[in-house]
Amino acid sequence: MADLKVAYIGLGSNLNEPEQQLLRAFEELDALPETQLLARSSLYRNPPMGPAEQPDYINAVAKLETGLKPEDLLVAMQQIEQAHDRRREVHWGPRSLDLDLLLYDQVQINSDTLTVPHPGLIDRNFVLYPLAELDTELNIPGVKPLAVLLESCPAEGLVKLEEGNPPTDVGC
Ligand code: A4P
Ligand code: MG
Repeated sequence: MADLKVAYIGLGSNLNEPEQQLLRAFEELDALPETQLLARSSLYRNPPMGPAEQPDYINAVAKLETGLKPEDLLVAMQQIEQAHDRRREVHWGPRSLDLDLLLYDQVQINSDTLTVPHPGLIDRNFVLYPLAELDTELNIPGVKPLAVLLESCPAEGLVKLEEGNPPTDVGC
């Protein structure tokens, strides 16, 4: 049986109907081989980080259970980005879909192609608040517990648009 790990993916879009881009991407992540979407956060609208002359972003986080290794998961994520007509033109510029591998189990990776935990997550409210919606107890390996990071990260500018799915992996 495949060795299944829990991974968290950050989703962002500010072009071509961003909310639809994210809702489709949740389904596409769930359809990856050896992979199941366990839960997803709400969608959040927030102002752009980086060049200001671009539309607001919609951001969210997906929680996956996957048998894919981190590098294979990254390749699969990039294929999904391509299918959403992702173009790489301006650094931190507008994008139809950006998928970042935030966390993979409690593993730390520093290779040419992959840094996990994703280095941006520590002070981005559009990542930390959706993550906390899914798992308040989460530890960010090599960094700090999520709850500690949230204490110094104001939610300013984040607008929750709609409710995510309740996690399917906790009894309630
Ligand atoms: N890469 C290394 N580690 C990872 C990882 N953990 N997950 C490499 C994903 N990719 C990783 O990514 C460049 C390379 O990073 C990949 O080839 C992969 O091997 P990219 O998606 O082509 O480039 P990018 O996303 O434009 O650059 P970067 O620096 O990753 O930007 P971020 O951090 O993704 O930020 N404002 C708001 N409000 N919301 C946003 O979501 N996003 C960005 C982009 C800017 N402003 C934003 C938002
Ligand atoms: Mg990225």
